[in-house]
Amino acid sequence: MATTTCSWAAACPPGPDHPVVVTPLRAVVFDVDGTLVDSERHGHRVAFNRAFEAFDLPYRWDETTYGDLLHTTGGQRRIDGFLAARGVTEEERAELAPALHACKTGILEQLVEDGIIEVRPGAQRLLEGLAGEGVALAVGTTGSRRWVDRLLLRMLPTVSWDAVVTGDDVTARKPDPEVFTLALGALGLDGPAGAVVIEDSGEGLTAARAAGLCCAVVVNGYTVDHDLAGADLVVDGFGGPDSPAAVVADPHRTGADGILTPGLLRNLLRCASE
Ligand code: XBP
Ligand code: MG
Repeated sequence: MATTTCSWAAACPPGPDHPVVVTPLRAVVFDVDGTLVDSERHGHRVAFNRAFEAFDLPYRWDETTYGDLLHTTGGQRRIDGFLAARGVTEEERAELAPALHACKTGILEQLVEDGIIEVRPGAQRLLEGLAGEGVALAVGTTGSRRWVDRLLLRMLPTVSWDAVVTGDDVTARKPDPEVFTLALGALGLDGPAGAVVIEDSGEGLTAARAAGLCCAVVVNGYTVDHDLAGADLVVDGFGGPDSPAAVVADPHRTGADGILTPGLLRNLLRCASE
């Protein structure tokens, strides 16, 4: 990794007047959908469509339509918003949206069990590296606990999570910061210092920033065009020794090389806490 070239280090080299204040990396909070796992296009979207079919409804979300719908976080809210836009009354939606969502969640659980939803390349390597250095690991997702717990067990069985906060635990979903402030609390942290969020979307980034957290965004096909202003780092994957990801934005000039490692996150935290 290139030596630190962030403006802080460049502008005021460490010395008696500028004591080095190194914020230890204490925790990393991972988003799930689109970040740890590639779940939306062939997981959630398919489950939503099968639920519509099971209810004999004519709706089907193609890949492009679903990309637009993703700006509404939370599956039940997404269904409700879609139905409202098609003139379904509030009264009907009050019954239909939860029923459709429960059906969708059951279908998604089966897709999880069938191994349809895959972990993004490099994510496991980063998780193991962080665990090896004693950094606390947490999940902060909008998704429903029923499938989230199952997915973490099925796809990342060796990872020991210090906290898992899901859509079931919050009153407001991303871009509201509640999921991340709850995760910090569950980790026993009294504030955002020393913690980094790994997200994939504009809504997730907004939530992390609103919680005062440093945030690295790992974009995917659905979120590469999201508004990611304010991100501390944007890459298009977790990367690996033989396959570094593209560094899309490095506003703190950390010299990131496209391979997310504990060292890179530590340096990002240092540069971002300027
Ligand atoms: C993104 C979401 C989720 C899923 C659907 O979650 O908005 O709600 O799309 O899951 P994340 P549910 O914060 O992990 O990116 O149907 O369980 O809500
Ligand atoms: Mg996400």
